[in-house]
Amino acid sequence: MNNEKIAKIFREIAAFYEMKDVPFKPRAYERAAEGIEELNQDILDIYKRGGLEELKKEIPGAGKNLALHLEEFIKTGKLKLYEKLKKKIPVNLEELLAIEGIGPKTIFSLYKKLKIKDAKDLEASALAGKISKLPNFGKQSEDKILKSIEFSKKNTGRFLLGHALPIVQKIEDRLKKIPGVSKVTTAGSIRRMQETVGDIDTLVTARHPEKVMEEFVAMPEVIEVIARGPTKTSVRLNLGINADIRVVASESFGAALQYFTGDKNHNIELRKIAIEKGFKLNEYGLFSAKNEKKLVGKTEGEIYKKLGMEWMPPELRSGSGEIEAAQNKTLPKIIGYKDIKGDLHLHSNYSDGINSIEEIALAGKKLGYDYLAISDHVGSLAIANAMDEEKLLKQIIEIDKLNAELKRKKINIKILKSAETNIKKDGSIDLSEKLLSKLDLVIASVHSHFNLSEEEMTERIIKAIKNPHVNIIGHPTGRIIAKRPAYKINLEKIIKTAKEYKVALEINSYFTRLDLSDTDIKKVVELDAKMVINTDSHSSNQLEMIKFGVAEARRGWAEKKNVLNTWSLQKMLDWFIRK
Ligand code: DGT
Ligand code: CA
Ligand code: CA
Ligand code: ZN
Repeated sequence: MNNEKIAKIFREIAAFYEMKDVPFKPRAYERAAEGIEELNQDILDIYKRGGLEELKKEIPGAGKNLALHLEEFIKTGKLKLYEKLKKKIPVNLEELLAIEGIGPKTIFSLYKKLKIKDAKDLEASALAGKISKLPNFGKQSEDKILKSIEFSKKNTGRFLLGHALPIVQKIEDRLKKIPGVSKVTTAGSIRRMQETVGDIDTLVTARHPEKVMEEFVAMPEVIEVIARGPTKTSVRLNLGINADIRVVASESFGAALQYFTGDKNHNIELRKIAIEKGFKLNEYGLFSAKNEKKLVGKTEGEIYKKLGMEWMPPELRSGSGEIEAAQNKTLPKIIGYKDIKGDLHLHSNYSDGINSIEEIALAGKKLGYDYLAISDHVGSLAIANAMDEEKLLKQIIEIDKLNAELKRKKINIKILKSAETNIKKDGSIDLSEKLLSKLDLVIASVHSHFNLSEEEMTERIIKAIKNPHVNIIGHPTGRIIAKRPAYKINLEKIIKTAKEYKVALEINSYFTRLDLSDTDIKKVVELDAKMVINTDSHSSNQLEMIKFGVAEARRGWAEKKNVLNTWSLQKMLDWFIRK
């Protein structure tokens, strides 16, 4: 795919310009990169269809200049501008930018002063104490850099679900087209919709296994065949992730699916129960221990039933109480992927989003939503192109107009007026009372000062919860998966206060965040407080990321009663009213 490569180049150009404080350009290249990443067609195809004009039309945020870049890249496979910038500052941006707390400016000054080019150089310099001796750095920054490197090391080798899922979909679609193939399911951590996944484990039933193996190793993404057998093959994909495929017999498909879905803890517990009951359980079926006779194996349902429990959704299978609940018939009725009635955290082109409010509303309508909320950044957050109060007022007027227009056209979706405000260091909200009271819903998020003590951070968020205008705490723990740990907070205290003050905690579905996490969600459910599942989309294509948030909620045992935006608009708004 050309798109990924050019998007990466654009992001690096943005970083190079940021190093030199060039105005506007960094944001323009970032925007174009985002636009390209979200296309569901190759830029080459767009170009072939209609040249420069078509590129400008299809890629949000791409003007003439950027379209010319794309043309050059399509024709030559390179970009002169990028080569030039890279020659001047030859640093491994991809590697260095992946380290939390390291931005283009820092990279530039570390390169100038210490000739640091990549993560290895950075670690070596930090360990040798060279960074703390630089002006503007100090011991504290040096320690922070080492901590970030340590954190990102621990997470290597795993992939974000959001990066793996599109390729899984592609593989499954291809396999389904092979004559003689009937069932195709990817098991393992992907079926359990875990935040990060180690590899792809796909199971199929097929009349001609050799044919499946042939097509599997011939996929364009395959860069290495690790092992190839008649019914099991492992390959390495260009993304860096491994994919295994197994052809299994139709009469043991359920057993294989159960076994390879895991997780390991769940399987171990299940196998123990099987043994206690005089059975033997493996990937071929459930057998009598006495005479080895096969009892069941065609579906997962029969296996769980024979073992004396209800079938349970894969997201619950983690060996943390689900088996006992399935035995006692007390499994939660977890929220479903189609239960969300509206997305409440969306950025439009009023702040750092790509699409107009109308475009977002229509995308929401397509997903079957009854309502959604536009919540652009406001206040002091300069980096996210935050709106000032005047602009927010303009947006409010536009939303009123749009709602009237949608009604006239009989398009049934209601746009709520919202904003994502910042919780300042002292817990106050950086938007005036006047404007706060004009909004239907107010999100408050921490976007700065992540390093407070647990007590200070907890008090800060609690103060925001107690602000009578605040309805939702956005991405409550601040973590970025594999990049930035959650800030220190007393989550239990925050959940209890949120419940008391009628504030909902967000499950942010953006696949790099998933914040709250599954274990946090479980705590909210136990304490019977409320949540909302939002995407924090910056373009209308991203609305579909809601599935990651719903998956996290399912993994956290959340039911519809716990998640306000599975309710009707009126019921949800009524809940927020404080007595
Ligand atoms: P991953 O790939 O690290 O994200 O996690 P999984 O859960 O996909 O693990 P993977 O790919 O190593 O194995 C797939 C499934 O196979 C796993 O969820 C459960 C099953 N499995 C693997 N090893 C064992 C084992 O030693 N004992 C049992 N009972 N099951 C296993
Ligand atoms: Ca796996
Ligand atoms: Ca595997
Ligand atoms: Zn935010």
